[in-house]
Amino acid sequence: MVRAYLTRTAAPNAMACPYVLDSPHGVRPDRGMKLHYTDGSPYARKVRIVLLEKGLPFEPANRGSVPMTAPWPGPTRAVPVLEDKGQTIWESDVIVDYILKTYPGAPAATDTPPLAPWLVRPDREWEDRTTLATLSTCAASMINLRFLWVDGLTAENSDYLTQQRARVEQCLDWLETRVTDEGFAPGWLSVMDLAFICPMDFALTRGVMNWRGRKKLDALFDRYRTRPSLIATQLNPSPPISPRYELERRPA
Ligand SMILES: N[C@@H](CCC(=O)N[C@@H](CS)C(=O)NCC(=O)O)C(=O)O
Repeated sequence: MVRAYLTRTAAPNAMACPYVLDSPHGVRPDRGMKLHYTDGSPYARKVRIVLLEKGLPFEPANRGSVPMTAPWPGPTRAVPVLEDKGQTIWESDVIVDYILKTYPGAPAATDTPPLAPWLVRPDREWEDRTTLATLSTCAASMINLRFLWVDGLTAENSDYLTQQRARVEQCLDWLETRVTDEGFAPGWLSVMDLAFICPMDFALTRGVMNWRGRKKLDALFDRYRTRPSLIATQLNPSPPISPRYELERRPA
């Protein structure tokens, strides 16, 4: 067993992720729907892509960076959070489900394949919900790797993060068996496709891990590189991380 000791060394890194919400789809701030997000959040990006694809106007409430100091719009202290019609909704998949059910009109985007009109395929509900849940768990572990890196913890010096990285790899191996040559739901750009692309793009752009090397997942990732809604929400690489703590690993 190994114990880790942390010594705080420097001021917090701002994890700012600059990105402008105005898009080629003509989405403009509106008093109706309001979305709390950060530029870098892959969960929020999934929601932003759905809103862009649907052509739904919204007021952007960009929280700038993580950690965030302004009061939180929800108890989970996380983005995205959507305010609409007097309701406040959090958790990206719940938000997307809400959007698709509340605004069932055809997508404004004319790209092919079209955005799927459902969160999960009605005839494959439990299969797709399991895929979505696996994508969410995979993304959470990858995000842990990124956020704790800022504190000086990595898979190389933390047993817990070694497990987190192993979980990401194992989820990706399983997803490779589940995905088809046309994504997770052939004929559609599905929320499952977005729940894979957004965090995995974050992992590459922010230097968390190089997950590439699985044929079908690689193809899915590459297929949507030129999709306008993805280009409009593209991530910027963040400045190099200078960890806030020095970590000394001691044998038990
Ligand atoms: N399961 C949540 C995850 C949301 C989440 O973890 N968001 C991150 C940004 S990527 C966040 O707001 N983190 C704030 C913090 O950790 O302080 C969802 O799908 O919306």
